[in-house]
Amino acid sequence: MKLNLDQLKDINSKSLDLHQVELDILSQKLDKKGINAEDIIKDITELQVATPSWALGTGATRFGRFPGGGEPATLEEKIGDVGILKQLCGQTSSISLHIPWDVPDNAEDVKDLAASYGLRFDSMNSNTFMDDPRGLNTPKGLSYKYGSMCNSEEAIREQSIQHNIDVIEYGKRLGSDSLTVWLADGSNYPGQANFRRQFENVQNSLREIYKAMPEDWYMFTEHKPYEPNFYSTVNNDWGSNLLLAKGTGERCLCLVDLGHHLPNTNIEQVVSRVIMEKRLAGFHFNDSKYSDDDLTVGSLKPYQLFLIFNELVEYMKGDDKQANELAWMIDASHNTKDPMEDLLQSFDAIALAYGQALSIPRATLTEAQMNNDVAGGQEIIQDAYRTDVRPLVREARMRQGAAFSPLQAYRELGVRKELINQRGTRVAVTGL
Ligand SMILES: [Mn+2]
Repeated sequence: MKLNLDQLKDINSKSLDLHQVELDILSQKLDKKGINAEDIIKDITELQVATPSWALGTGATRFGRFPGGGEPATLEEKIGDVGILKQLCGQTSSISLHIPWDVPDNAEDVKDLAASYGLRFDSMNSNTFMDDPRGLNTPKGLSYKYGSMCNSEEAIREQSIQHNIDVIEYGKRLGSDSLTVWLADGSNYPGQANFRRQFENVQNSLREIYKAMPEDWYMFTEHKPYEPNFYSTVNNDWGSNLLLAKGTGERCLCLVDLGHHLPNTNIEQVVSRVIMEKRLAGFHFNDSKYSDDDLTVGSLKPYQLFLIFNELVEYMKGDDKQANELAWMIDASHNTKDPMEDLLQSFDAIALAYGQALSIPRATLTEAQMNNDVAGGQEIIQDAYRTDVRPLVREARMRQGAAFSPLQAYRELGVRKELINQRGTRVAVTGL
């Protein structure tokens, strides 16, 4: 399904008068701080965030799943949904696949279909945290029940390496250039496993996978302190993640998922440290109240999101660059919302936090810090956070032919209704 661009323009036109007034006032305000609104609009346009294939369907908790209608059942339909999101918000131009669910039957056809929507393939995600019933991630038929790369059995470690190499092969055919490895490995009880042995097994396995990657590919590893293992995880925090990355190779980088931290962790400081070591892969955006809740980006802690972007903007506008482009992705799960609506809200929150961080006068902030002006530094940061940059985000979208208000347009155009007409109310979405 592709949206009718004339209809989208019609919907936008209703909001234009007031928008222009708001944009002019904001531009003048920013100008007084020495910030050019045009530069921010350009930067917002260029920030493209990948959509993961698993976020297009209703998510679940262990207490059940309540699917809505018209959800994508095939890889082709998932690509179509990302195409719609791109038309509505202009902020996503790639899809991240998760094997075993998104194995392409014919990679060339799938690539062509994605290109017809202006999409490419982002990082490929492997899965060794469960046994696929079809055996698609267990080429030797062995179980990951007691871990994958950390496993005490060599054959299981070899199997998990082989699965990751298979995922790289799918990715090569689709034009991807990175592999994301998230490990569930760890232990549930003291005495179950040896911390050091598990870590060394994972390290050695990652080195084997790294050797199989093309030379222009990157490997991303993602830490998580708990779940599904609750006593220990092998890659439990950013320090362990950095050790693994450094022990694996130059093109192994650390991914930060906003839900993968212990309560009250200063995530923006973690970001700063990883950047300092030139190992930041990018982000998995979501939000949380308690743990890995995978809620809509910016729905609970928008200030934290802004502070993270403050660190990122400092890096992106600085001259001490890493070799890689940062990889941005939403990694959320929608249990009670229409997944497409949730994603549109998430893209919006990311653009707003980025726009606010871009409106910080950096030289003035540095001056306050150098002079130990504590209250002054806080004022500068909070003034930017309290600046309503929505006119800039809307302008960035409309210049790309996208919607003034993506969520409102999605509803007015009756997108979900049309998808239900096409796909039915009962569809089996695949993926995690
Ligand atoms: Mn993640």
